[in-house]
Amino acid sequence: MSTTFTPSLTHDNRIQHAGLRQKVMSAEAAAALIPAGAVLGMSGFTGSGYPKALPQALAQRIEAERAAGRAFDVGVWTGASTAPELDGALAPAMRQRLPYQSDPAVRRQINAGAINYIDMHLSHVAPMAQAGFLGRMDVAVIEVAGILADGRLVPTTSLGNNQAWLDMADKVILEVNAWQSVALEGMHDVYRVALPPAREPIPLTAPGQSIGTMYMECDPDKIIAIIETDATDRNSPFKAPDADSQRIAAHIIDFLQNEVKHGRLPANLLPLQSGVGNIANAVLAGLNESHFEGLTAYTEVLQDGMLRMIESGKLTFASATALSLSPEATEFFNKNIEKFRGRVLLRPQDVSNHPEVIRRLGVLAMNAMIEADIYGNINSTHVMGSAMMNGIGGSGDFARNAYISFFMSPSVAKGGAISCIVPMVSHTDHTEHDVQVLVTEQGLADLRGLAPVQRAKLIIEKCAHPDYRDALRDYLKDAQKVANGQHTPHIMGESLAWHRRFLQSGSMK
Ligand code: 0RQ
Repeated sequence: MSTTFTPSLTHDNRIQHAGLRQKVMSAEAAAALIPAGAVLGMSGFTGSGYPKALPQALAQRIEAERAAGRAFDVGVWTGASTAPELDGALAPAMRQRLPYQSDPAVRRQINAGAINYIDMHLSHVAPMAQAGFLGRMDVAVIEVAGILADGRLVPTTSLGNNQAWLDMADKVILEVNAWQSVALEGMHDVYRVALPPAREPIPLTAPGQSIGTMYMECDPDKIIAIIETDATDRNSPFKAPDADSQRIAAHIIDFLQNEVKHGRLPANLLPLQSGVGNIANAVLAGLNESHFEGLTAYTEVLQDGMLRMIESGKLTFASATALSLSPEATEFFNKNIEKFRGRVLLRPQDVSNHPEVIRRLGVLAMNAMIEADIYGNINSTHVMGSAMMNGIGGSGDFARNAYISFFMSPSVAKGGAISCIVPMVSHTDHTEHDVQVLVTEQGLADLRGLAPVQRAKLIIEKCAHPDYRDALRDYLKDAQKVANGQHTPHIMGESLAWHRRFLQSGSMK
């Protein structure tokens, strides 16, 4: 991509299409156009690029309709999680939600059985929706940085499923957000993956390659309203890396250095993927201090740690589907955006997370987990087997297709009352087959080429917290006796006793 690209959008002229300028209205007027029961396809991926005015106006309208005795709920499909102005505002009104969320109000409603939450691999969402597997979409509500004279749309800080929603929705409402930098123009690569039998190979062979267009497209006749906003994205700040996450980062860096030494990875590694959350961010902070140079990223969220790596020159290019930056990093990015041009590209999530591309590039996938079991199965989503945390997000897209798939977590949670290494996971998101390396602050277990009992011994010795190690050793020994030499020894009836003990007494000990 050229580094001398001049955007067509200007801060004071964001709606350049004459016909569409006539459709500007208030958020309240636009909300009045949404029918009860509608399925809404919204932009937004982490706290970035989500509509900020329409969801709040709609929430107020729904409250008034319900107060007047009229039933009104909505289905909400997004790219991934959003922020309080969308998920928080609409939580009481949601009938259905997909795919990934992290809002406390939505989480409460999901776990109270009030929202039908559909947890899907992020790469599956657009193709499954477009194939008609999920039903019809009534209205797409998409935030944009501006509209060009010919109607093309300039995306904002996330691309997510936006183009798919614009293509499939019957009607479209746009939010033109004056807070979003006009300099974002040119930092996107919109590429449509066709449905079978017309699907073709995605011609992407390097993280920095552009294969599509810089703009989203939409038939202007479908656009029923345009709302002007001026509101910040709202991602949460990250916790400063603590001692445990620094140790996790150090174990991963040691491992990577050893792989380079033995010729199993090139000196500048392979494209990195890093998941959501504090631990993933801390690992990137560690990599920024490491000796590696000329790194690249093929990931879905670009968090603060990665931005710092681009700034320091460690990371030469990052492909993602969303910026997922703290308020401070957002301000820094917006002030210094030209520095990042040509080094950051945002893609639709069915491209950023596409198995074909992840496998071709040989991505090193690093994702956080809730718990792992002694055989290497991973629970990323459910606390004590039942309560939804956030969702699988893109972790499965990357873990299954990575060159090396890492999962990481502190060895204990809740002040030591929970062991994150357990005899059997209480919910499975990633099977033992998709996990090559398991890391806690205690150490790193390289599971490649090991059979189940070998894996279990290594995970217990390297990753479990010392407070739980003996109990895990005992479990494995007893299981081997009970299962009489069978392949993956377990004691049915005891394998989930640790979780039962926590639910009964507040501790796994
Ligand atoms: O609880 O919030 O009450 O303090 O889980 O744990 O250690 O702060 O870890 O922020 O990295 O999040 C798996 C949730 C980890 C995240 C998960 C409790 C712990 C704390 C958070 P509090 P940490 P992180 C691509 C990748 C799935 C999606 C994904 C996630 C809270 O990484 O959502 O990977 N991943 N996407 O106390 C009970 C345990 C626990 C536990 C931790 N064993 N039992 N509670 N906690 N372990 C990007 C996208 O998809 C967008």
